[in-house]
Amino acid sequence: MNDLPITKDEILKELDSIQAEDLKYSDGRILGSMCTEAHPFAKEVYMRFLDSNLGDPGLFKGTKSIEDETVKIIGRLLHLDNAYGNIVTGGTEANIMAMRAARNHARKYKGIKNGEIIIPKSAHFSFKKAADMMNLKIVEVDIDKNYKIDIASLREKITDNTVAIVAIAGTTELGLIDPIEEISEIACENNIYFHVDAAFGGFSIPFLRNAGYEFPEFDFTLKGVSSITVDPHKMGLAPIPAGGIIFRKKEYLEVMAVDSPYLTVKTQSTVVGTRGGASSAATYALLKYFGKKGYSELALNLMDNTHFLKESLEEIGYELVVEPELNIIAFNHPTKSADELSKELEEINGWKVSVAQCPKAIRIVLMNHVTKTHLKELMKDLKELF
Ligand code: 0PR
Repeated sequence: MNDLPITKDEILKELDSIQAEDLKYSDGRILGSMCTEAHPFAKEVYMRFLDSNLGDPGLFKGTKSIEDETVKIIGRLLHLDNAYGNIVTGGTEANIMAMRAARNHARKYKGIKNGEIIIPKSAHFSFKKAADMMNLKIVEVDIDKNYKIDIASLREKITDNTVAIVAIAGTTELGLIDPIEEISEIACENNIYFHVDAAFGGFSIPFLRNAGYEFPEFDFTLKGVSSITVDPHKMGLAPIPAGGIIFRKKEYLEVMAVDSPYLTVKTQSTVVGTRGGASSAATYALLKYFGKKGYSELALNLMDNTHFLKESLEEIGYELVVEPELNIIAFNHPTKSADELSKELEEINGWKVSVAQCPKAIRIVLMNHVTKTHLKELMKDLKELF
């Protein structure tokens, strides 16, 4: 550490030069990210609430009421009249909270000590972290030829120790939606906690539906669904960090509560103690600012780009792994491996795609910062590399 103070100008100059090493969303080269540049209005609101701490909500009653209302608004979007939950740091924390609620609930009401969670291979790795932290056994349910949870396999995997079933609405690699209606019925029949990870799809499926797209039910309309992860910092255009965990019942928060005696509120259910209120305020502001109409337009535009990319790829002869359901496309060259093509794309023009593992494929997430102009440039290069 320096002994003497350094001027702001000097520090900013240094920071600017370091930041210049980062990629910028606006360059359109980031093609494998579920995050995007936050909306300018959200950034403005975020700055205003920078000092608020929801870890001690009695001191920040106004900001706490914004978090509660944000949870209720997202809950209503997912067809739940009276939602409970929190705005957290992201999908990982949301999924950890869901698994903790499920484990504690099963321990308290069913006496299960060695809990198991049933998750598909397509589940995000955050569930592995959750299982590791909470000593839960992961039981992997098979996926079918369409890369979705296989219902027959799910029935076979349920045991007396199952504390949660997890399904995904917008898988990380392929953007697919599991057969959530059927799984909800199985969860009801067996009285098992059912968590839907809609970290990615939660901020687009409802709005695409609003605009006329047809999707099977995936939310609290289904009575088996106990909780849903939905991340404002993915499709919601909120600044990082902003995740959302929505619970059907208050008791799921209660089974996680620990005493926090010297604070203004006597118990805490979140993983994080001191936690920002800025993410809640920014998300709240965006929900109002866009409304259903604005978010629907946004989601429709991204689906339009998705279809444009799909058709352009197929025209050249690239092979899509599956028909896209949301704004993610996974494809392969007929002979070159995905790793090889990904390397070539980086070399030819700095394209940063990601490589899906199940199945191996080039994966492109069509987020807001990827414009049609960028896609046309990309297609020119993909044509050359074919
Ligand atoms: N659930 C699903 C379905 C996800 O896709 C993700 C993250 C999470 C949960 C975890 O969310 P957090 O990362 O907010 O905790 N999906 C992306 C992924 O791992 C996250 C990401 C975003 C990765 C931008 C890279 C990137 O550049 O692929």
